[in-house]
Amino acid sequence: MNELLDKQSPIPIYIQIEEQLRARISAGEFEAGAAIPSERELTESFGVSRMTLRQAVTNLVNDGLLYREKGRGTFVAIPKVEQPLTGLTSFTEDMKARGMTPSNQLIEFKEIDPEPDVAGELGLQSGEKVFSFKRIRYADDKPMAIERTFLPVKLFPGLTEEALKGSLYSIIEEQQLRISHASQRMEAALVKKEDAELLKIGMPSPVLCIERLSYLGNGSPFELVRSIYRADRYKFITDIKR
Ligand code: 16G
Repeated sequence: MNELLDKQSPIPIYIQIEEQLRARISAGEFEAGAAIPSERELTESFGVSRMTLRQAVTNLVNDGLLYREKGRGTFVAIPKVEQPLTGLTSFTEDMKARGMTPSNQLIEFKEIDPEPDVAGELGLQSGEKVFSFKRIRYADDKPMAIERTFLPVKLFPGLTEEALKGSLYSIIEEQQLRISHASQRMEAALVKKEDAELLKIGMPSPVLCIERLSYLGNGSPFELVRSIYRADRYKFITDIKR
């Protein structure tokens, strides 16, 4: 057993390991985003069983200091993105403002008759179609969120898959439309299996679900977006007044 672990102590060994790893992380021995040594290396260096080591690592994952990526290993958590809830900004703008490089993966794009709830939110008459598309949003090549977007076809008749490789809000503003305001609802949930795979997070992981209904300057709703954000990468912040 590693010389820093004390078998006689009333503190369980896995907690002692947890404390040692915590100290090594805060001392910068493992960099943010970098993998910690493999389970085999750690069990050998601590001289403990896999089960004891896993308990320590799981506590650090639950505390948000480490995160696991399926099939890749365990990494030191990167500080969460602090996203203000006050401005109506796009994902692309938000990531660029933080010096990160945004990118998208469009995994679905179709023109459909909307479900009644979607048509209702977007104020569409029967027979009016929507573009429905799903994008995985990345910052510095790491998945951050999944967005399912509904746009009335009548507002964006020429929209193509190609255009959605970039920023949707830029496309809209290039059409001389003014994005004005939005209403948002947010709730916590546990990630679904297919989304966990896209976001490269384990099961069960918490996520933040946001629904945004956004309006143009003339008062018409132009997008309904249902997003799933990684709770380990996002912190939503807001200033409040009394
Ligand atoms: C944000 C918005 C989303 C909008 C997207 C446009 C939330 C919850 N969602 O992700 O509604 O469609 O930005 O981003 O904030 P883009 O211009 O980079 O495509």
